[in-house]
Amino acid sequence: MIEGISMSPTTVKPKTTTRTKVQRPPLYKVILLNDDYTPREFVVMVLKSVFRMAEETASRVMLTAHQKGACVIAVYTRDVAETKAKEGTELGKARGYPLFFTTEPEQ
Ligand code: TYC
Repeated sequence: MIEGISMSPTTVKPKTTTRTKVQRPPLYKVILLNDDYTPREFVVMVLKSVFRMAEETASRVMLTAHQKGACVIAVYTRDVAETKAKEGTELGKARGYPLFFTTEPEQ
């Protein structure tokens, strides 16, 4: 408050709105690829543990990849997408399966 000037309770402050544009990070899709060797139950287990899917969702996603060759699982920021794709692929590799998750930018 400036000395000597007292604000009356009715003083109205002009409304000024400053809009800051929020820059959203680009999103990346994680894609599950089908193969002929990884057991279905193993794919479901990986989808549940790495991608936090419920049993039914994981089974449906696994079946879609099995029938169509690939299935988009989820979208994340680049770092998260790449980390999860790597985790899923590594889990398969550790068991000798060719299970593969890849990422690609959305749009
Ligand atoms: N095609 C595999 C089988 O018949 C199962 C499978 C499904 C593997 C989806 C990978 O992304 C996949 N055992």
